[in-house]
Amino acid sequence: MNILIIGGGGHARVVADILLSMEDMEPLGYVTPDACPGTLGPLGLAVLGDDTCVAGLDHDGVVVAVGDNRLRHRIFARLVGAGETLVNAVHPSAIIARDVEMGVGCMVCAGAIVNTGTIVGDNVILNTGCVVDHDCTISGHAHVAPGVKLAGNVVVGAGALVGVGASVIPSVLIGEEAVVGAGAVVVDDVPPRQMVMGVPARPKT
Ligand code: JB3
Repeated sequence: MNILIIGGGGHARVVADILLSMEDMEPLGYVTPDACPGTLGPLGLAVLGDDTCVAGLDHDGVVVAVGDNRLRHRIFARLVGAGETLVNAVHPSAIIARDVEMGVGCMVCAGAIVNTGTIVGDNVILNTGCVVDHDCTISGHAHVAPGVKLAGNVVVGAGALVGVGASVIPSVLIGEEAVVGAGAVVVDDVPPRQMVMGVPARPKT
């Protein structure tokens, strides 16, 4: 499939590398307002132009390669509304149990492990080397950052961010758009839109 990468920053580069590693995906280039169309971007892929160029380009699907959850959600919704096909970018080194249910527009980076019974919503980032153990739910537009470890039955709410290297004990509920700081150890539920940090994780004051 010929795929447009929406975004042109660090995360887009990671997604470009994933797509180049997949047998059935052919990245066509970056859709970004930040670089000059017609030039070559990272990994030798073309800079195609801003979002207005999407409709005019011959392609089979798109992936929104933007790290910020709210922005990624907005762009995703717009592209779905425009009838675009959102594809999943899954690095070949990721290990995903056979019964995992995954939405569309997701990015599963190198070395991520997703265990049995887990449900992953749309437009989710499971970043490099994260572990999502059995029976977790990762709701739409959430981001599980590099090196995060989620034990069994953890729920990550829509648009939540679990920061780099955080660990979460079994059956914890992380609320919608909550933020877990880097390296935190989460032992209690996190309310929606709350930011928690530290070991054990506590609300940021
Ligand atoms: O921590 C890790 C491993 N990765 C981070 C990632 C998850 O999030 C990374 O370190 C960055 O902090 C962040 O990566 P991202 O989203 O690539 O951020 P940045 O390098 O700032 O690039 C943002 C990109 O979004 C830029 O290329 C913008 O052009 C693009 N962008 C913003 N709004 C947009 C729009 N692109 C399109 N096509 N349309 C928009 O509306």
